[in-house]
Amino acid sequence: TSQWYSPETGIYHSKHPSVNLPANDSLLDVVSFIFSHKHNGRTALVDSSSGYSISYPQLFPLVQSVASGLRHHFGISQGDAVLLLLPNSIYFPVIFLALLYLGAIVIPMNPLLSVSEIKKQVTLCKTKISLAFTIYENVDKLRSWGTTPVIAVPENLVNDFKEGRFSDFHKLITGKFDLVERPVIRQQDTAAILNSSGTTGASKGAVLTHGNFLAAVELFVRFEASQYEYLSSEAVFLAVLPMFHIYGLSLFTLGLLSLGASVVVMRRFEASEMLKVIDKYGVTHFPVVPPILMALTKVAKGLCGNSLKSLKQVSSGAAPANSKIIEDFVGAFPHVDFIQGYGMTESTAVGTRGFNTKKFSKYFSVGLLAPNMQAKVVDWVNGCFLPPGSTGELWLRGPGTMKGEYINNADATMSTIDKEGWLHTGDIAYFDEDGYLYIVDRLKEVIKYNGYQISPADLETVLICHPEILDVAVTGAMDKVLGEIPVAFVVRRDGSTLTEAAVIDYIAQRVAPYKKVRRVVFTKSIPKSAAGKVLRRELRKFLTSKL
Ligand code: 4UU
Repeated sequence: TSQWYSPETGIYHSKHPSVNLPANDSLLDVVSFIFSHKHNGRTALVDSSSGYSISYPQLFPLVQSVASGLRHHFGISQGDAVLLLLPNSIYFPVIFLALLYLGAIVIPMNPLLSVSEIKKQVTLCKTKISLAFTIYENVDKLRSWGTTPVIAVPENLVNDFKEGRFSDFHKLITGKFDLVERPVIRQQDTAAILNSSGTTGASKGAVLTHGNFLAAVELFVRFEASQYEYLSSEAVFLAVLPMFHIYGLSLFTLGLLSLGASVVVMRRFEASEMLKVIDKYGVTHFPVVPPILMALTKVAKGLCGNSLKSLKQVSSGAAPANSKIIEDFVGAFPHVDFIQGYGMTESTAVGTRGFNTKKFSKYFSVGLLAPNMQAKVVDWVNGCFLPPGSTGELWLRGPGTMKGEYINNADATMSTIDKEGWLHTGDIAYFDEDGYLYIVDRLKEVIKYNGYQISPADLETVLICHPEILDVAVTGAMDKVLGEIPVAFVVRRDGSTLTEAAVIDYIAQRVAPYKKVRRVVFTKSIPKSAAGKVLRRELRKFLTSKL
């Protein structure tokens, strides 16, 4: 292990050869970087249901034109903050790249968030929003709370384009605008702000730079492509995972486009549709979250003939996949390479990736540290760093980890990134003797529902406003299909007859559907530490003992 683990410093180094990244002070933004690579003339993005597509030769001119339209008609320029509240679409990457091209700051969010959730996240950024892109259903909601211009983006590309309500968008996509002059954008300039619940408390905005995204493109995506022959520009990826989340954002809007691979875009996950799409487009690579892995295994049983034969690699991440799920999948798809990847919003998705071959497979591991990345495994009680085989909190450091901060939240920044630049992941993990990482548990509070983050504190803030709720704590309960589901422990006021259904309904009306509390436990008090911190582990233990 001497090459990659140093017992003196406790630092794990990547086992991969390091990748030359452009110097940090060089004037290089991620858009120029992506388009500096050679692209073939193939399809870049295709809409799975309509077949509408954008080819590589069309892509860059389209990005430039949309950027110019945004400048001329909406006055967007460097440093302006723009909301992207969109489901997957072939236009998502175009809009994202156009905004980065202008040096604007993109704030992507789940389009299903409630208005008050969106408002809260925006307030937290303390930035004036210059423009918002969203689905038609959200337009009035967004307009009602601000003067921000809102552009409606069609979901159904065949029918919606004909309608007047998408005229702004239509103009942007089809217009011929005088090309704008680009501002100077440096690697250290902010490219995007993404919500994350971090290790504790309410969700916050992780500030990611052009340099961070450039690292994601090189270390997460392009490096892997250089290792696998079949991950060449011939690859056809299925994009079901949301582009507003760091996993999909770094892969589908940036990394894969730099490779010249084709991306088949699905608006939402639907099992039978997914099968049709894989066969129709000859999908070779499919990044998934564990629930999709289970869905694939389930449908495999009913398959006949040549279905799903095009698949070469399935990679799972964003939440733990247990060994049974993995074994079932690998058994059902012997011709497919299965790997896991691990990353975080705060590391711009750069972390570890499996490097399995038919000869050498460590399915249960999340893989090897990406090139140029370092890690430590730290005993969270006494602060000692730990060697391979020992379990502790995982720390990460490298070009993918956010340098800056959580926006306007110095406390959260300080407890997450230390003075030496280590990102304290809040995950409990160990490296084996071969340098493969295993995620064992989570120290932080976040609930992972279907790969999405839910911050317990965000739900508690909503619930405590209920007049009959005296105290409340939220935690995750294991769920076989969805990973975890939010459960609320509620202390009612004296004399209250509040029911479980009423609590569930109360929160459901105020948060995005995926964040709904699924179960309620009424209790006399919430277990807290002497300092008043909720003892979530106690709550989780209680739930486990009940199952
Ligand atoms: C157990 O989920 C993500 C990023 C996912 C990602 C990135 C690169 C997956 C594959 C890949 O190659 O980001 P966040 O910020 O939403 O959530 C981060 C948290 C981690 O701290 C960890 O708790 O999500 C959990 N997590 C995982 N847990 C992420 N990947 C895994 C995994 N196994 N494979």
